[in-house]
Amino acid sequence: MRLVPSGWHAAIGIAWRSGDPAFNAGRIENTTGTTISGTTTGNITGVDPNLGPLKDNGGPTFTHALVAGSPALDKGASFGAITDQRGLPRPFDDPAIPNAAAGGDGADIGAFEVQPAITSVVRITSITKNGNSVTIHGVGVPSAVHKIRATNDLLVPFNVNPIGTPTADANGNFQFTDNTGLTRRFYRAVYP
Ligand SMILES: [Ca+2]
Repeated sequence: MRLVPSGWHAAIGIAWRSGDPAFNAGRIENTTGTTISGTTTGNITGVDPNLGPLKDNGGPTFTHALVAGSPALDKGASFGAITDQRGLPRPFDDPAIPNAAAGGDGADIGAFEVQPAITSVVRITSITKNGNSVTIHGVGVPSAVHKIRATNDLLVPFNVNPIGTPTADANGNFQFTDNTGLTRRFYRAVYP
C-alpha cells in the first residue's frame, strides 16, 4: 500500500517496516485527499484505530499499543514471523475476534501484537521417557486445550506451531506423548 497525501489532509495511519509481518494490511482513519495505490487487500479505512500513546511498550522502539476494540486486532497476517516489533510472540489469535478474511491468521495489523491475558499458570510437572517416546505431564487450566511447543536448540525460537494440543481434565492435568524419538528436545506448555 502506498499513500499519496495531497492538500492539507493528512492520512492518519500506521507505519510499519518493510517486511513487517502484517504489511499486507493497513489502517487509515481519514482518507480525505489521499490516494491509495498498490495492494489494498485488507485495508481498513474511515474508522478510529483505537491506539494508545506512542511510548515504551517494551522492545527497541516506542510503539502504539492497540486498545480494546481496535479494528486492527486479528486483522493481519504474520507471514511466518513469530514475534512483533517488541519481540513478543506473534500471532496471538484471540478466539473472540474474527480474523481477516483473506489469509489472516490472527496477527494484529502493525508493530504491536496484543498478548493474551495471563489467566492461569501452566506448568510442566514431569517428563517421562519410554523407549523412543517422551511424555510431558503438566497442570494448567481445567478442561482447556493447551499447546505443547518444542525446539531442539534453545538458541532458536520454539516452533510457532505446536507439536501437540492436549486437553486438560477437570483438575487441569494434561499430558502429551512425543513419538519423534529425537535425542534432544526442549518443551514448553502454554495456554491459550
Ligand atoms: Ca492477534
